[in-house]
Amino acid sequence: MAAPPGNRPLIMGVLNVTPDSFFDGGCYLDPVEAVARGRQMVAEGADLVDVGGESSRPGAEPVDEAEELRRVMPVVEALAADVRVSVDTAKPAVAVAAVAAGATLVNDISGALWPVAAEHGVGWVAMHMRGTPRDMQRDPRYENVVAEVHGAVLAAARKALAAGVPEVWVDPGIGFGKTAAHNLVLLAHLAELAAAAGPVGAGVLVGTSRKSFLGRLGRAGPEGQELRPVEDRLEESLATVTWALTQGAGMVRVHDVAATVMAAALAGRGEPVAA
Ligand code: HH2
Repeated sequence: MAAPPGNRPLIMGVLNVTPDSFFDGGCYLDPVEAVARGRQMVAEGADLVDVGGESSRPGAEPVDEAEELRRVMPVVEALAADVRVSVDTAKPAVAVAAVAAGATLVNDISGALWPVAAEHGVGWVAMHMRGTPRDMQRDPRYENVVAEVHGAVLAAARKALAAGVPEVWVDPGIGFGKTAAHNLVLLAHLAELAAAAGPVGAGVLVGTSRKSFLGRLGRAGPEGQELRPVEDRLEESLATVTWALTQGAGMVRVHDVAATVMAAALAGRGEPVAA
């Protein structure tokens, strides 16, 4: 697995080239602006940039393959020349095209694209999702969410590694078919996932950044609303990312790279802070 100096965890910067992603949707429709944002995240300390052309927020409508390729390819091609790029897709053809253009990690919310990663010799993320983005938040239920999610992603990782995938990350899929309580219990048990993933040969990736369960924690929203807006979830994002880093996550997926770099450093899990 590619490791930065000192073996600190990796920071994956989120770059959505979609009109409808829940935080940065519509901000990077122009490939020139998207590439500039990708380079900016790397300058801020991101180790890789995760380019996505289809929103997976709850209720999102699927995007067809041609449109997803149109959105992501110019950005992957330009960034991959000098930055590590992952492609956030559930479509085999998009993954193959992005890898041909230089992406070296397939970040696959569907859990099905490990054969693509094996064939092309690139990394793969085994993320847990219950259902599809369109229906995943309709009353998700588990007997034992920790055992079921850990069991599923570890089994997927073993399968991918046995097929020759050179780099595998397991991800509990925070917010993907989970209530706020499910997300919190999965975060509470992250160290167990890290302890189990190590011997399998996989790292742990966690993505909590600005997700809606964070808008229900702690503080009330404006005018007493139950859910605080996405712009108002930075502190909770940093708290959960810092927690994940101290519990053994080897990579965190974030929108706020500069703030995360600082939080990681202060938690002793990043580059040292200058005195
Ligand atoms: N979360 C999102 C998308 N991709 N990939 C992994 N491995 N883990 C995650 O937690 C994860 C992910 C959702 O966030 P975002 O990309 O910001 O939003 P949208 O799906 O609306 O584009």
